[in-house]
Amino acid sequence: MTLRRTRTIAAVAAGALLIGAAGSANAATWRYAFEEAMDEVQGKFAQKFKEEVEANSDHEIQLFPFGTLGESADIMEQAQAGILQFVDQSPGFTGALIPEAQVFFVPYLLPQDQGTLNAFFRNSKAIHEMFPELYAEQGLELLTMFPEGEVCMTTQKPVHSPADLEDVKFRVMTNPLLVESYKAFGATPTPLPWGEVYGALQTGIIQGQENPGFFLESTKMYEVTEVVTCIGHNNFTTAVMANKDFFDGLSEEEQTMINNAIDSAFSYILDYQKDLQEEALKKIKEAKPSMEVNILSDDERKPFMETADEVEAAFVKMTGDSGKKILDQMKADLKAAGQAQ
Ligand code: 6CS
Repeated sequence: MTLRRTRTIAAVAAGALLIGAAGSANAATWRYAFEEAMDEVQGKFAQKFKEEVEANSDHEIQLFPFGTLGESADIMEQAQAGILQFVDQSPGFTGALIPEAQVFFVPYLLPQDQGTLNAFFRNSKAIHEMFPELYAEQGLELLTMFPEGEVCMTTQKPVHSPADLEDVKFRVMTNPLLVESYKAFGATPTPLPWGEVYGALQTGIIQGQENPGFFLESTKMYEVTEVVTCIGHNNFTTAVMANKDFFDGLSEEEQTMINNAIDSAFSYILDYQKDLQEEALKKIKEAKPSMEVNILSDDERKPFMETADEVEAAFVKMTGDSGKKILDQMKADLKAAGQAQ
């Protein structure tokens, strides 16, 4: 081999190395924490997001399921501080930071019909145009909100009316409106972080809690309670955010890549949940045949439904004009979603 040819090969190799180095210098590892296990709904969403980001960029997503970095409030703090680039936190916890997010706890506001619900989350102006501004004030880029299934109660004794919740210490997520809502339902609401719920039920500190079907099953709530009661009062909502400084610092192409990954994960997670609630309730009965599962009739639901106005008024009192605007927009969005069915 001539000296000239050797030099040419060396130059090409160095160039290739440089290109490679430039590529890997841009590649980053982004951290994403969520409030559930890898195989629960938030984990499935996060895995799909990771898959999309990694297929369409040089970046890597490192996933942190519940418990690896603390409670929901901890991962939110870490995301605001920029230690995490992405976080999934449900309005049930964000209500303390962004009071308007508590709108998701006005009972019977969200519909039970899956098609209407999905259309609402896909197209809602409140979610896509109004909430992002409120999250931005807290240093967060709101990327999406999605439903996780109908919320049902688990208790020690059957619940057929608000009177059955009297003297029941009932765990709720840590937001004041949920406290108002369970007070109106007749219970004694007890806000607790998720990590304390199983133990508190086991030791009798609380006698009830609420969650969507898949979560009641996967977290084995049936081991420490005796009855599941569904009254159709709510669907669990969650939200995925990025640290705003991090997101604003990305190129337009990268922001688009992230938004596309979120869109894919959003469609995937709605589809994933098609029969999830029904299957979960079935699995609970299989795991513990003595577990009573009661889907309350329209008549039985009535007194629970009658609390909606009172809780809505409490929401408006807590959040003023800003909350009222969100609530009105949500109602308009829900109407539009229903009409589109
Ligand atoms: O009840 C809770 O606190 C939890 N529930 C669900 C469905 N997801 C995460 C949250 O921490």
